[in-house]
Amino acid sequence: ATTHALGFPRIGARRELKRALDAYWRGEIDQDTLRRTGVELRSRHWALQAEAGLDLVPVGDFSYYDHVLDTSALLGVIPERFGREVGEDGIDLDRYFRMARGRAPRGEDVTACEMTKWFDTNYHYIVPELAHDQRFTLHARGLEAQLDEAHAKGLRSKPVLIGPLTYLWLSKVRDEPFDKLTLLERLLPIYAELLHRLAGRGIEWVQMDEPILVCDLDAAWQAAFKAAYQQLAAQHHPRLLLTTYFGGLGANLEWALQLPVGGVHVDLVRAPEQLSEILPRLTEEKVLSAGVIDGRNIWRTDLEAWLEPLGRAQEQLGERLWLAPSCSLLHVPVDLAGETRLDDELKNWLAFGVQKLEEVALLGRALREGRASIAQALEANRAALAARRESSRIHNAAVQQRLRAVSPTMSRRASPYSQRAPLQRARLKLPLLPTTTIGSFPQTQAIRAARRDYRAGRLERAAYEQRMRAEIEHTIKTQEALGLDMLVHGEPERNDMVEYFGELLEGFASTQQGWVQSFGSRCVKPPIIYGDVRRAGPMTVEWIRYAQSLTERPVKGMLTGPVTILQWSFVRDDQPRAATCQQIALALRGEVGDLEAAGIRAIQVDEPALREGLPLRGSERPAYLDWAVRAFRLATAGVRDETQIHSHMCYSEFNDIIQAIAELDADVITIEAARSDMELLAAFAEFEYPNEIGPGVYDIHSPRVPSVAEMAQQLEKAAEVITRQQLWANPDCGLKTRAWEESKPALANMIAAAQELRARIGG
Ligand code: THG
Ligand code: ZN
Repeated sequence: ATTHALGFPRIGARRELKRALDAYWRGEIDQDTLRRTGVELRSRHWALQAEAGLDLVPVGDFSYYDHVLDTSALLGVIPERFGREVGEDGIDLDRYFRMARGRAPRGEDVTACEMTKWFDTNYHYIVPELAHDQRFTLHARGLEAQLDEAHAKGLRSKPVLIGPLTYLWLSKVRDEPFDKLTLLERLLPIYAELLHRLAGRGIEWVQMDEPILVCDLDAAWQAAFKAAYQQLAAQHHPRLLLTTYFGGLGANLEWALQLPVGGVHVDLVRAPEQLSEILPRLTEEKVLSAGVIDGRNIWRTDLEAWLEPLGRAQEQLGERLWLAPSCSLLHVPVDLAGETRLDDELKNWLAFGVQKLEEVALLGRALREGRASIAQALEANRAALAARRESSRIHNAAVQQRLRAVSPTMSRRASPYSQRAPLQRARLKLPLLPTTTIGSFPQTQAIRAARRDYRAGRLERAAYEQRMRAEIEHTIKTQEALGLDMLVHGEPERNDMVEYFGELLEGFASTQQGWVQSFGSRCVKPPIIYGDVRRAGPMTVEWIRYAQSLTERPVKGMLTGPVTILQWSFVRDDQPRAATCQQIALALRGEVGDLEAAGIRAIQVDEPALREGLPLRGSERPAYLDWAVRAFRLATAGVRDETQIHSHMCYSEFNDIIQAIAELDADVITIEAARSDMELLAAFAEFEYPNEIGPGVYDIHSPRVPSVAEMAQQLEKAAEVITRQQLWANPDCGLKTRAWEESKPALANMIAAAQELRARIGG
């Protein structure tokens, strides 16, 4: 069997690319130095794949920022505000970075392109902008230079492209709405030209990523697929590996297998049933690339379990069976070898990027030379899996017992919102249009240094806690001076909102170097949920209690919700996600109860990842929303009527899940709306959303300080569509990435805007 990977993480085992990018953007290194880092990382990652014994290496999976943005550069899709001219070589790096970030070391600042989530992952891509009269031009020098690099190393290269249909699907249209598919006839000649050039270089295979084949496609998209691939097939060029991942082909399977391509790659981890559906339908000329190693999670693969089905496939397909991870390894950390503090037992259950390459190679060898050829590795694999299954660390009887005791009433507040609201109003004594913030305040260098020193043992616990208390006191005093109505403690003690809880909850493990790219140079370190989840003790209560002790005004307790903790962690694969989510919810319910008992009058449980967890297929969405909503409610519904539950959401479109948002039954929800110019609120208005809403009145992602008039206007717009009793005033997300110098004037203006509007509509 031919073995290959669809893509490898580009950030580097030590985040070398992140460091180089940040240094370049700060003006500390020049472009040549940045490019040398790129060359070095590509070379190292190809070497890892070749040394593991894989037959083909992907070329074009590397990116300085994002592979969708690279595709836009390749196809000449550059919005006019970034300059019209595009030379033979394509756009230079500074223009490329300006599209992604709005700024670059050279050139003027511009409005950056939008960024959104890549399918159901936590990776964000730069959204291509298409005009109705869009022209496409080929700029393949960058890709060709990388092919030269691989060629010089004697590697068999497999260029990786985002296919034309998926590219259009991921794009947004500019100005007037129009049917994106009308652009296909202009786009296809560019792909054909590129394939022709690749053929000229002796390329045998091109990986054509069309992951939208695992989504629901209507008749127009299906027809477009058929026409497009017919047209591409009419010419002589490299064979195309039509590549799908993140799910099964489902209803698209029958016709997708008929497309005139050289082969298909399917995700057999998310949709194993595809193997037996495909085998009888695969025509003689096609290869099947079986994605059998999980590219979305970090568990060791059960190699033994794959040998039988793959053996059967090989009997039928012979050399036409290929092996690969299910998707690009972009979504897992680079190398388990970087983890020196994980205990050996747990470590033995895991496989990161490098280990997954080895797993692919092992299966390939077993198919070629028989299972005896990997007998030792198989034995080690079997032992590791058995140890994991039987480990006492996974199962916790107390958790299981508590789960059995969960009843439906636990997911319901005692009274409906209409009865809770007056009780809360009486207790909280808030004005009309209350002002608040989302939770985090600027994470200064000093705060980060204190956390780092404490972790490294350079700062005593007592001294660290003293530092954090001082920070909280400063934050509370600042909010009082500004005149905010509902305060927060500012979260100085937290790194990432999920990592923080992962470090405190039982059943979770943390890594040292397990970084995964989120966007650009930004990475996250998802915790690993390996066992039953239990709260060992209060996680946030002391900090919040201290903050509340400093002021008469209500301070919000601040927690990350069960769905978001689940979504932004690597999860167990030995029980359904819903079950793990429910365990997290139960643990959080305990924390919510402790906060309430400590006298905290409002508790915010953030769910920014609720939308991102939505299955790609419409048919699977109701079940997901059902358990996700129930988990949130299980975490929050145990409080008394007069305790106000808040939630916060960002990073997504909410229109299609508004029903579920309402079912969360949070008393107040704050949402990102500033960038969409309150458009979002229309959906809430139309739906007649019953509870309170704080539509973000300014965009915290920009350093700009909006004026009083601007924010008053935003609030006024909001007040047109929702009742004034429902309306809160707040920024659209946490202030962690901003500086105090920007945050203070912005909040002062926001409060002034709320006062102005109160005076106007209050009577
Ligand atoms: N936490 C997690 N996932 C997320 C977000 C988050 N996914 C969506 C969204 N927010 C992504 N946004 C970010 C924003 C900032 C950073 C990462 C993702 C970030 N990361 C630091 C970096 O790469 O420099 C990590 C620094 C550190 O923790 O030491 O700034 O908020 N889980
Ligand atoms: Zn947010």
